[in-house]
Amino acid sequence: KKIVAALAALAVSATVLIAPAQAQDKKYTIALIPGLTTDGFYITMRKGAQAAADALGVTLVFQGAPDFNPVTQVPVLDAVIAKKPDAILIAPTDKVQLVEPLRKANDAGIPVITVDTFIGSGVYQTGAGDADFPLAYIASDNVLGGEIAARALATSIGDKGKVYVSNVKPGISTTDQREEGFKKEMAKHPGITVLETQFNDDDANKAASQLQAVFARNPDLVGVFGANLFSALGAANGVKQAGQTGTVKVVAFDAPTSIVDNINTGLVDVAIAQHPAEIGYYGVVSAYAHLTGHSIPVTIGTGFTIMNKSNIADPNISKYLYSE
Ligand code: T6T
Repeated sequence: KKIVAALAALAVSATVLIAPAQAQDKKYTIALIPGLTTDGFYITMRKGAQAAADALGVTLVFQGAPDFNPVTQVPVLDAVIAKKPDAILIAPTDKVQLVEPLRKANDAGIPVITVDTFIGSGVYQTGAGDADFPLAYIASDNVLGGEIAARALATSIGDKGKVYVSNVKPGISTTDQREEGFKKEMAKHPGITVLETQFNDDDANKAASQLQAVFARNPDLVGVFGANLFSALGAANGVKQAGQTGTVKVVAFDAPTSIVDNINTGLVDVAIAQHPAEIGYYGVVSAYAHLTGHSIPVTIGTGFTIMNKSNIADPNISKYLYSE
């Protein structure tokens, strides 16, 4: 009898042990929708996401549009929703325009996590507002990033003179917040005048011609903050084309590999690298944690690495350059 009872107990505990193991054997598919596919920032984010997916045995689908635009991102999102992935990680290209398209995913029972950018106010799971349904927001602290940029530029220009922000377009949470942080910090520098922001639609060529136009109107221009990768590369090229390398100081957000040359030649004083691989990694880990019954933090903040001429050769710094 004792043996029978022991065997029965063993069978029960074996079932208990096996059941969760089987549940975890489910192969999850997580979709990552970037702001655009041809941007080193999102290419690097994908690598981090893939590293987490490999570690967890998750299938990662990376699908996006070729430009940073809600008009092209929403059809990609619709196509992803139709394939019913287990979770969606997305960098929404507009705070407002992506709310309703993402609600469709949420209504279809697909958990949504936003990476890099947010919708609504970016404060989720509060029961307030109509865009609080994403489970989490994983990103750099972009207001802080703008403040860091302003301090760096203020130092470069000796705390006086005219500067402006080269930005993408209003409505993008990240770049809006960088400009906000930049202006907030510059308000503490009475010797600095911040001219009107120039919006380039994520087009580096446009950012370059805008730099030259601003310089033509303001020959006493001393600095520019490029609020994302294309704004910064474009503004820097504009400075070069205007023959003002080293005279008009450039502080760049983001760190494509080409920033190294720009730093070494003195065209760019400081680059603020985000950690997109970390954003992708924690995006996948968070989605997986949620799918396997764990609660997840509603916000995860990732860091920055500040690059300049004195540290860019250090492998502990240059490892944060983005992939191509
Ligand atoms: O700066 C990043 C990203 O954080 C932003 O939301 C959009 O532009 C980039 O992808 C750089 O091009």
